[in-house]
Parts: sequence; C-alpha cells; structure tokens
Amino acid sequence: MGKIAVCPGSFDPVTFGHLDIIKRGARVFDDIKVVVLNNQSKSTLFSVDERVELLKEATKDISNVTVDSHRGLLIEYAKEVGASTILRGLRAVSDFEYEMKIASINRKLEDEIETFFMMTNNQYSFLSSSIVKEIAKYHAPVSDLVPEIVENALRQKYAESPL
Ligand code: COD
Repeated sequence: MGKIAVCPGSFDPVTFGHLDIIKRGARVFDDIKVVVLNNQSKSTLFSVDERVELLKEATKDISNVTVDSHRGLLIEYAKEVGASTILRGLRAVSDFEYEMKIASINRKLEDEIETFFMMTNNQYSFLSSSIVKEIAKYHAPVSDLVPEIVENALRQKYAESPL
C-alpha cells in the first residue's frame, strides 16, 4: 500500500486555495483522501453532501484523489483509511496558532500520524471560503477564486435566500 494522506477541512465551499493544496499533495503522496468533517458546532452554507459533491466535481481529473465525509474525530477517520499523514495548508502567520493546536491534539491522540503543512501559493494567500461567501453574497463575481460549478452553486444559494 502506498502513502495515504488525509486532507481534512470544512470546504464550505471548496476554493482554488484548497485545490492548490490538494493538487500539490497529489504529487507528493500516492493517495489523497479529501474529507469533509461534519463539525456540528460550525454553521455552514452548504450541507455535507453538497460540499462533497462540489469537491468530487472539482477534483475529478486528479486520479489519486477521492472525496469522503466523516462525523467525529479526524484522527479516527485517518486510522480507518490507513493514512499515515494529515495534510494541511498554511496561508499566513495567523493560521499558525490554530494549526499548531490541531496538530498537537491529533498527535496526542495518535502519535503515529504526522501532520504535514504546505505553504499556500502566494496568489491564494488571502483566499478563504468565508471571503468567497462574503463576495458572492453581494452578487459580485468569484470566478477567479473558485471553480465554475462552485460559483454557480453559490449563485443559486444566494438567489434562494436574497439579502
Ligand atoms: N491556501 C492554502 N491553504 C488553504 C487555503 C489557501 N488559500 N484556504 C484553505 N486552506 C487550507 C486550510 O489551511 C486547511 O488546511 C484546509 O485548506 C481546509 O480549510 P477549511 O477552512 O475548509 O477547513 P477548517 O480549517 O475549518 O477544518 C478544520 C477541521 C474540520 C479539520 C477541524 O475542525 C477538525 O479536525 N475537526 C474534526 C474534529 C476533530 O478531530 N477534532 C480534534 C482536532 S481539533
């Protein structure tokens, strides 16, 4: 079995920043398992199923990437699928504290699974799902930030619930 990395997140919705990390990760690891964590304390715009569908569509051309969802601890999922690594992206110093906390907790839970960080592509250092939602809410274009299917899904969401 090759090296499996889990790429976890909320992906509400997936952006070019996420996809950059996934694509680069797919060149380093044999298998990337992208997993939408069903974190009930966080209110999301898209349902878990919608987020999974958008991710599947956005990654369909990368042969060693699969998409799944999980309710509960990330580390349990990683163990279930036989992953040795958790892959995360880092945008700026502001991400560091949060990421270090998650990585330390996960390491405490299972010290055989390592967290790997990949620096963002400069072009996406400002990009987050929250920023995309903020822009789309005001019906401004987000085509430079997300794939077309995500842009359409956002348009539909905000048409259903206008400001
Ligand atoms: N450039 C590079 N990387 C990026 C960019 C960008 N522009 N945007 C996002 N990323 C990276 C993030 O740094 C992250 O690595 C990944 O993409 C996903 O990002 P998000 O924002 O969709 O996901 P998060 O950070 O909300 O995900 C948090 C988890 C769901 C992973 C976390 O809450 C979790 O593990 N929950 C499960 C419960 C658990 O196991 N808890 C114990 C550990 S705290």
